[in-house]
Amino acid sequence: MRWSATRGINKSAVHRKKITVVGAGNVGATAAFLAAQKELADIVMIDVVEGVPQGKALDMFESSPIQGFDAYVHGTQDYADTANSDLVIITAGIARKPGMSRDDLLSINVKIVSEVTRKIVKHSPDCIILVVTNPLDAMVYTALRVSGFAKQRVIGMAGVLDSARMRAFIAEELQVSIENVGACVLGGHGDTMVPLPRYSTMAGIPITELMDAERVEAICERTANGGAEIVSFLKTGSAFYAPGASVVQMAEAIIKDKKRILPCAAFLQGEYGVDGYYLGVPCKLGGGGVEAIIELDLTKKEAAALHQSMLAVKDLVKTIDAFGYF
Ligand code: TXD
Repeated sequence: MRWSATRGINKSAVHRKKITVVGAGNVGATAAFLAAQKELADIVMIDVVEGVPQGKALDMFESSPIQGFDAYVHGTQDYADTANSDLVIITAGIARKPGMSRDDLLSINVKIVSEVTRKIVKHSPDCIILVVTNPLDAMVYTALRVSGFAKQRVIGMAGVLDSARMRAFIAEELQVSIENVGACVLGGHGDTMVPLPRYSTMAGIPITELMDAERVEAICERTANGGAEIVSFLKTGSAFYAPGASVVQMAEAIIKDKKRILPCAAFLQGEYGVDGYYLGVPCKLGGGGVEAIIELDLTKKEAAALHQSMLAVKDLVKTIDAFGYF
């Protein structure tokens, strides 16, 4: 028989969505692989280290016949390849090394996220940006300022991860399916995050009615220290399977316009009494990005904890504003 199609992937004939993942490290590569397996889009991975995104992308693409997904995965150093992405996930950055201060990390990652955002926006002016790089609430603020995008289209990933951790711990404690467990964590992505047991449930029942205060407190504390717990095992890196899965859940909500209610780092202008900072709050996430912010009723104690969390984010933002990049 005769087959008239061009050899290989005929890119001009592909009408899939496009996701770019910046940073082909642990979180970036995990997210790219999961997104491809879910057939959310064709994926472009870009990194400054030559060969790494190319090698990982090709390896993922070669798994597609086994995993049974139709998505092209491409690795590159060239931002032209990212053109017209629907969604861009930024994981590029460095992690803190011994002897480095928090400000050192901040000043390096602000530079990286600024530079990456500038290039992304040039080639994909209509995209939605999901930021993963730490310190999260300050990096997503950087991407907002540099991109000039509407706040709905620049979103940070943290709450999905933090609440997934809390859900896992609750399910383990109650010995029930994770499918029956919901959890709610607000605030900045750091020591000051605010797990909300009153809004965390098993089959709709608040966990505060299912376990004693001590067990609830232990779960909240383990959640807030979730990242550090993984680092203490890995020593040389931080978590990436759950973070990768978390950002892909957000990507899916956006790409499929699911209008899911998910905790996101969103730019607040008056909500929760916060003005001009990113903070983790429940959002409706769909094709337009953050389409609504849900304002929960908080007790005095919860509101005070959220305020503390906002002050920590404010501190970081003050520091990067003082760098004078934007
Ligand atoms: O909940 C959350 N938001 C987080 C955040 C959960 C987990 C990880 N979190 C943060 O994401 C973490 O503290 C880091 O700041 C980022 C990425 O974490 P990852 O574990 O993936 O780090 P890696 O493996 O070091 O990967 C970073 C990659 C690496 O391949 C670098 O070469 C690349 O980023 N990099 C760049 N790519 C493109 N462009 C530039 N300028 C660049 N600089 C570094």
